[in-house]
Amino acid sequence: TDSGYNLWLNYRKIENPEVLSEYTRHIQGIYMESGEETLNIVKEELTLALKGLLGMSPPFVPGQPKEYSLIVRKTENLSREIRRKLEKDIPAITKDGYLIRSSGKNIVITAHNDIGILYGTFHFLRHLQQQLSLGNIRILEVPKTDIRVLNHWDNLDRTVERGYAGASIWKWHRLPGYIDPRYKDYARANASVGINGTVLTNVNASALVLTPAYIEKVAALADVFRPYGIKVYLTARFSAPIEIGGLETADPLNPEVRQWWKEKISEIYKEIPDFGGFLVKANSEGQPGPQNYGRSHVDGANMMADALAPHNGIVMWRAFVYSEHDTTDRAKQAYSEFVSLDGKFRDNVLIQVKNGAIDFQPREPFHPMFAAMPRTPLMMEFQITQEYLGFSTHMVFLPKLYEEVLQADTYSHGKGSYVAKVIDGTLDNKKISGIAGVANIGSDINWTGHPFGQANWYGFGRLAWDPYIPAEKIADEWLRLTFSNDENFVTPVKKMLLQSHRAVVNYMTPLGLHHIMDTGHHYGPGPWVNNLSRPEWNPVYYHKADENGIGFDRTPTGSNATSQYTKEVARIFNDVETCPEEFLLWFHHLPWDYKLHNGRTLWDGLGIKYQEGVNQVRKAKNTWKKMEPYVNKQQFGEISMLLDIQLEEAVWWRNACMLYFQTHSKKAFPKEMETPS
Ligand code: GCW
Repeated sequence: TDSGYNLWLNYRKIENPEVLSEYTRHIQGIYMESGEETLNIVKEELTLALKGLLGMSPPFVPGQPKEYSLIVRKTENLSREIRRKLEKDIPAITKDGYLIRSSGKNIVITAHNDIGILYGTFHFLRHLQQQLSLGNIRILEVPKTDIRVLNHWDNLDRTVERGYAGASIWKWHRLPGYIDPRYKDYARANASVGINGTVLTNVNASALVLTPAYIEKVAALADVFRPYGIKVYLTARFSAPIEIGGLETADPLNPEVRQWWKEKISEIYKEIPDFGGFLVKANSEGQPGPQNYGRSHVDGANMMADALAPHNGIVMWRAFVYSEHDTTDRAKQAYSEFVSLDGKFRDNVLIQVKNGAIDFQPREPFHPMFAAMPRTPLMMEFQITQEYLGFSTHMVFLPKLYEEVLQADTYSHGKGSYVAKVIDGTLDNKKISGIAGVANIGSDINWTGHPFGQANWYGFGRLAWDPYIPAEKIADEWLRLTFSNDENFVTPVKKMLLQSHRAVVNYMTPLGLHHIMDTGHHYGPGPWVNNLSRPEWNPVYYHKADENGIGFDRTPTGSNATSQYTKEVARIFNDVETCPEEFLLWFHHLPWDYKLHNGRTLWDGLGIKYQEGVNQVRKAKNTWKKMEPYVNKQQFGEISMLLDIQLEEAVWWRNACMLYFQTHSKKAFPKEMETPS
């Protein structure tokens, strides 16, 4: 049985005889250019996949066959005749893009470079796994963003901050001598969806990783990843010059400090010539940063950028900052600190912004910074690991959340100024673009703990490559690749996945509630918590429930956080009539008997939403019950058990929150809601 280790690359045998015969007819020969590393990997992957899918040893041939063959070659190595036939498409293959196209009776996979060939091959295999037709195929793909990275919050002792799938897959103590085979499979999986970078270490960083012993280990990993087109990045602890450099300060304007970083960075590049650069969390949640020395984010980021620039390295500087000093509304701080710095960062600095202004909540309105820094490349930071979303126990298909954010309209250049256009850099003509996902990967056999967590890794990669792919398509692809092409499986399970995000929002934080999880671990409800030293850590700070009502007023009568959005967006959020109901209590404090659009009171509406969440999980359980014939025993059992827990905990969430809020509202539960027992 498949334990899930092989992810969406499990290359199950195609059983459908018609599809099988179409494919074997088309692939009678493979004319592939030879090369090193990356092209060997292409060959390896084709061999593995065609053996699995078609049960054949791939017929590699030494010369160009006349027909019914696969031609896998760089554009410069195609025959003149084929080049002429593809003449219109070839110039459109830019960056690491590729073309898969029928040419006469052959199919050509081509690109300008080896990585493009690898990406094209993975796409072609995905096509076969979905049993799509090979007749007159024409697929032209170019990545829409430049930097497509996973952020591992992995510590050097192999614990993973907010990791729920086992220990870190980086076995630091055995590196560089021991290369775990898993490193290669990790790289394959990432390359198969176009991820081209990985930040190995936690943003709450240890300076140790910048010492020679660790640089050597990092170099060994970089060697494994390189042929897959994956660059390695590290987190840089701002105070490293003190901790490992023996200096007395880490002031970014101090010449000795600047020199220290310059030398450190050269040292890294000596070992890793294609090192990607740094990801930095500074002056946030107690991490050191330039503000410790009265300097700004610009001073800090540019210092590192200057040292990295000669090596073509970049700095990803995080905007996730909030402090105990301004506690009226934590949501406002990043914007207040960063927006005035627009245009002052070096060209190789990207500011990495979480999707929302608080912190990876089940649902958040998009971050207002996305509309406010036209002269600075802004990277999206999504969280793939489910810190506030039921860890690796609850099923939540996150591409739905990502899609909602990417498709949100910032109005920065009028209607249609989608967040996706900020992220891919097209809106303001950014020179560099990127998207990051906080990984959900660990050393569990199936990588992600929850078998469906794999869909979130997969989906993140697909959206990083192309932020416009509909979540529905991602769900469809992933299910077919991972489990089955049977419509009796794909249709209902896809529906289940696509509603899973709405379900979790309903049973955790409906109508715009947020940050009411229990303290520290963020698992399970804790809306009553009110005893933490910093006010903005307490759930009561966010829901502000009392006998009169509930919600956080962020309009001009309250914190006025809405003023950080463009006028058009602020107008929508400010007006309780036009504010989307899913963000109602995010932006408004309303009386318990406030009338919702459906005519019900806010109190009743809240209870109905919590109940709806529970019902949706129940429905998911029923759907899954019928899926036994389509997946293996182990997968069926695992997911059944997890859904049982999820249902129990959805009920827990509903009961805990509604019973607590009832101590304020003093109202009876709506009749639609099951009474907590
Ligand atoms: O969501 C919060 C987490 C912290 C995390 C921080 C961040 C890495 O609770 O664990 O620290 O965000 O994003 O920096």
